[in-house]
Amino acid sequence: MDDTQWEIVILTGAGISQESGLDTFRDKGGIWSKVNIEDVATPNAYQKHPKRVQEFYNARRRPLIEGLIKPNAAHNALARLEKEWSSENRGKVTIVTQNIDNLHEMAGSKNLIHMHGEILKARCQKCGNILICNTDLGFEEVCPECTGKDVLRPHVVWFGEMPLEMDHIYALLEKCALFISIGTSGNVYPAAGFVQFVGVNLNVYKIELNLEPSEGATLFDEARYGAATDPIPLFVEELLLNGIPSRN
Ligand code: BJW
Repeated sequence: MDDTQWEIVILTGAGISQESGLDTFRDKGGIWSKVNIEDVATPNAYQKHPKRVQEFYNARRRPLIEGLIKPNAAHNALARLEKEWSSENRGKVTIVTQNIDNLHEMAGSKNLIHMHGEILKARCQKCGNILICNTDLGFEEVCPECTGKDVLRPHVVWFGEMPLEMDHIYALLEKCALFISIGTSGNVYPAAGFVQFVGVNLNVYKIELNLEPSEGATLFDEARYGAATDPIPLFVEELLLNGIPSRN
């Protein structure tokens, strides 16, 4: 990166996909108000009740496979930002998403890290092979790599498991000039700690775009509140026009 390039890291959470029709986790009526985390989102849950866990993810995978869920104006605006920022040679835009849906890629985002995995993939517990999964996952499937049976689990990160690509993410956070946090409540670590991590560098501008103040709201330089399809396209427009805001 030379002095004229400015890297942007965007952290997204469930809030960005809410207007596409996907439930968030901790809002009223959200996923964790309907099922217990301990029953579906821990390695222990999968060990004890594999069928229940597979069914929880099968039910969330189906609407994506059936094409019922589409990216919204917020996903589209971020894809536009990545494209235009790099074509104008201003630097690189990377989205680090906690979401396991595929809406960022459907919108056209290319530099994308799924730190909590992808629901449209399965992972072999025996050999680590990761494969596309666009059907219900049960216990009959065989891993095409190691031919193991009963070994395919959803490629998602449960509580107590290490999120994916953490070294890559921290390397990006270390050199970014702008950190944008979108649609996340700031309850789940390590993602919730990213704003503090980038804040060590006093030149990084940190903005939160969310429906309401997150747990870490006071750590940002600026916050704009509203449903994602409102402030995000507007902020992208401003960014492309005026560049990254200064902290001074
Ligand atoms: C809108 C909107 C609109 C609404 N527009 N905005 C103490 C005890 C035990 C563990 C820990 C502990 N302290 C820390 C931990 C670690 C733990 C953790 O953070 N626990 C906390 C709960 C305390 N973290 C982990 O375990 C992580 N792993 C880890 O730390 O590994 C370290 C390790 C070290 C050594 C060995 C091994 C490991 C893993 C976390 C995995 C999280 N997994 C889930 C499920 C993934 C699969 C799935 O989807 O089912 O990820 S949980 C769930 O929460 C999901 C999400 O990605 C994640 C974050 O949720 P998000 O996106 O913030 O959603 P919400 O609902 O919380 O917020 C939505 C926001 O949007 C709200 O603010 C709304 O206002 C807003 N909104 N509509 C804009 N239209």
